[in-house]
Amino acid sequence: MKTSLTKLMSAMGCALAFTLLPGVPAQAQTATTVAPAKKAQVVILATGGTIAGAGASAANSATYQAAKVPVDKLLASVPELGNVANVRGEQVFQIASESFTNEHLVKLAKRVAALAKQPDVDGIVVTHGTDTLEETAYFLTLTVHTSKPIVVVGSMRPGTALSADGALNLYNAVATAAAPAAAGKGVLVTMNDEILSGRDVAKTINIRPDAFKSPWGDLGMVVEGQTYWFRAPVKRHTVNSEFDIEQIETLPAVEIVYGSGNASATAYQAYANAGAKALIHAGTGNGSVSGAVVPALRELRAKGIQIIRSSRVTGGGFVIRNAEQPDDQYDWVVAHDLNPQKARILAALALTKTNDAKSIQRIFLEY
Ligand code: DAS
Repeated sequence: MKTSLTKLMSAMGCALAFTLLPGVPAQAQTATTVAPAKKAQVVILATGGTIAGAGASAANSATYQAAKVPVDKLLASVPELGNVANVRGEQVFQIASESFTNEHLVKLAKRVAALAKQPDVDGIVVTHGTDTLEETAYFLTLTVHTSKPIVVVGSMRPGTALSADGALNLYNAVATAAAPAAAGKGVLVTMNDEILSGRDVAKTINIRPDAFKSPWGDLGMVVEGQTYWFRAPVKRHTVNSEFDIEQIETLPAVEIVYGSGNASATAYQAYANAGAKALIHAGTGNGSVSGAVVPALRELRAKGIQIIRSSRVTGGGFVIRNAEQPDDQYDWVVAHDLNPQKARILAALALTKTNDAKSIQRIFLEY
């Protein structure tokens, strides 16, 4: 029997975190009389980054060392976490995320998947550097088969800086990981009070707290420990994904080459010679390819290397198949709305399943 308060809060998309007292008519119970619900059990996996960074002075908001503060100190610095969940921490790595390799991705995802299977774990938070946070969030949403909330979070300023953003970002991440309404929405990212989809989010500014954006908009917001939802992802993720980290040990090499008007084929050929199985072209405009480069890409495709057209233009739109290049004729793939770094993640996973360009194109349209 739902009380009016429960109905109101569930309509707002935030579950009422109380249970009704037995023996007292539901109508007579309000938020002040019902017993507080059991607190969610949230595990925080720390990997490093600015959120674990430290600067020489409070004025150093951009000059600091990342990956210095251990997870226990991180948790101790935000005692309010205990108001929204029962939390415990694990130090998985302590690195700046510009060095987050495929091996780091696989190891982290396996740990997340193992924890998600535990009945005493209700949600998981991953603290992470912001430079490649978007790749990790996408990789987790593609490979971890759970509906439990998984939230990736970082910060743009170290905890030692004036107006540091890490503490509130972490508090928001834990509150979201503890929120029943966050379940089933794929991996999430909480930055700057916003809840973003791990699939769509990208770091769009390199030194401001409002750095993380999705071209398709936020999913919601976190305000004072409460989540508010306004949309949900439509692309395949987590339990609906054909990729499962429990069946993945390594990832094929996929490299990105940045397009320009004066581009040459050298970088593409060098990566292919070094063993790349797919090349992501970060093209100009709608994934366009310089005329000086097309013949080399066609040769590489003929040798079995996948050619995937993404765009250096980010912030909205998507590469349209057969628009700027005859993709059907060349047997190339378009990355749709994925930026080059996200396309690299999906291409690597797709290659664990198939080396057929048409199958890979289906995957790029579904995830
Ligand atoms: N070097 C950056 C990283 O670890 C710092 C940060 O923004 O987190 O991603």
